Amino acid sequence: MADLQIIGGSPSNFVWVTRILCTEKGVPYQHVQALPHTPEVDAIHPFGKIPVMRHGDVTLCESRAICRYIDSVFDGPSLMPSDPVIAAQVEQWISMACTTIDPLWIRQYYASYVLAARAGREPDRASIDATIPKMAPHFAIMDRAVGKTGHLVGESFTLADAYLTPILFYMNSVPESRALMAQSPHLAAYLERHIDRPSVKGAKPDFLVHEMMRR
Ligand SMILES: N[C@@H](CCC(=O)N[C@@H](CS)C(=O)NCC(=O)O)C(=O)O
Repeated sequence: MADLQIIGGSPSNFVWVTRILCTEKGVPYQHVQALPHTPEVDAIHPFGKIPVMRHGDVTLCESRAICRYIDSVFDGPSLMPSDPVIAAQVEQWISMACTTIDPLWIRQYYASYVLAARAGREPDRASIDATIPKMAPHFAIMDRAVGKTGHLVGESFTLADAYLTPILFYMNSVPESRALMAQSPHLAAYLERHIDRPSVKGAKPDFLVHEMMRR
């Protein structure tokens, strides 16, 4: 059994990022399915969020810290460029994905579908209708960002793309954001290309939480 454990449910876009990195580097790991705020997660993350990681005596939380550790400790290709300027540009996009895009697109918008499905009701239309006009300019910005090379930074797949691709996968799964994707040709092409990358595809959740709960 691999002694690196990535702990957290596969639907989490942040768990997905850490698994993409392991595969890209060729690092074997055991994936432990766990929900936020469960004992194995709470034992490592003070706020009970996923992913968390165990490697021997080392425990870590927060996807970026986990990726940094895995990238430093294990051999294999890195998703962080060695050039300091380019690496900083990758960090810029990771930061924007975590602090601007994920909170609005996933935590606010996509979560309304998940919460509604969990409660067995229709999504809160007023909340969705209020969120979409805030997301539309983000989509235009992200469409331009990937338009030049098909990547967020430079000409190759970096950790910034590993953060964005899972978020876009969810955006393509619900109607209003799917419409925004359809109006964002570069972003749509970006998703279509990167979702089939073996490291991305290999950790893709095999069900959509908002659909499964409705069954
Ligand atoms: N900044 C964290 C975010 C992790 C996060 O928000 N994970 C979600 C699942 S995708 C979670 O655990 N949510 C439960 C909560 O916020 O209480 C990271 O990069 O790992």
